[in-house]
Amino acid sequence: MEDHFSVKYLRKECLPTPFCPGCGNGIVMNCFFKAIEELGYRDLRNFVFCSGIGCAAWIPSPHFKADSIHTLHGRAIPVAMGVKLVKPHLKVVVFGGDGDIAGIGLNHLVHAARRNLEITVIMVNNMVYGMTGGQVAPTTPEGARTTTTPYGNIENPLNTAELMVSAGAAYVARWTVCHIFHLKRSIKKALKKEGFSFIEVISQCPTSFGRRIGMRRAIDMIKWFRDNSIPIQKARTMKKEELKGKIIIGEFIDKEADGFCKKIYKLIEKARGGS
Ligand SMILES: Cc1ncc(C[n+]2csc(CCOP(=O)(O)OP(=O)(O)O)c2C)c(N)n1
Ligand code: SF4
Ligand SMILES: [Mg+2]
Repeated sequence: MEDHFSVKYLRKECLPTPFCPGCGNGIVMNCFFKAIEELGYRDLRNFVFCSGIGCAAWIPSPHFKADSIHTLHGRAIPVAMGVKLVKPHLKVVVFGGDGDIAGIGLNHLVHAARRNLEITVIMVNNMVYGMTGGQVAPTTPEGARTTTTPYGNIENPLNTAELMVSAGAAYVARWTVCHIFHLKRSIKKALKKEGFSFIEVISQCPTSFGRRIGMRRAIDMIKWFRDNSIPIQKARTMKKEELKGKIIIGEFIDKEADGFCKKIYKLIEKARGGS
């Protein structure tokens, strides 16, 4: 452990993490560290991490040896926006769960994408409210049993990645915890992107979800992700019915556009009488 590359980014006094054995959050954390190491960051002093409430929100805080803010449930993005506006030279990264980011905090996500705010949001989608015991979330697959849908979920799950594209995000990708190299590459791209970047990671919660859908072991859920993932290029050639129950993975958009902070600082210049 002492020699592991991630140690330099972690507060040893906060370890071990609170995650259950087999939880996907550790994989996401590790991919993030690998990405920043490959980008050449030897520490996290150029970063600020914001998170809300939920298991995924614990990924950065308090474990990362960095400035981090653990905010209210769903409110990490407005806090991140405040940080970015005041300190535009810092990299601001939000970690959160699907309930936090695409449920209670969805409005903030949409508006951050619409503004092309220069932050990165990493949403760990375990398809339920994991921390509180596995209640249905806006991302729960149709038909899935959860503690609050004992007869199966009757709602359509939200396609958050597609929503981000239509809202105006500069970079959007979705991977699962099986796709660690792709995920790492996307995190690197997202951190280098000028505008709003969003990465959705489909992840396992064996404790609050897996055991209710007959996948008690983390490995069963990981195999489910592996066997049902369809690259976006292939998905575009398939019929809607063929894609039912599948996980579309890949990069949904990668474009250049001026970010919100850049525009606002230009506006301030203009208002002060500059050109
Ligand atoms: C305002 C408010 N409402 C509800 C809660 C209870 N609560 C805590 S975590 C959570 C769900 C978290 O789910 P998700 O964001 O998907 O994270 P996960 O635990 O699955 O990683 C809820 C509803 C809360 N803390 N604050
Ligand atoms: S309850 Fe689920 S999401 Fe939360 S730490 Fe345990 S396995 Fe991970
Ligand atoms: Mg969740």
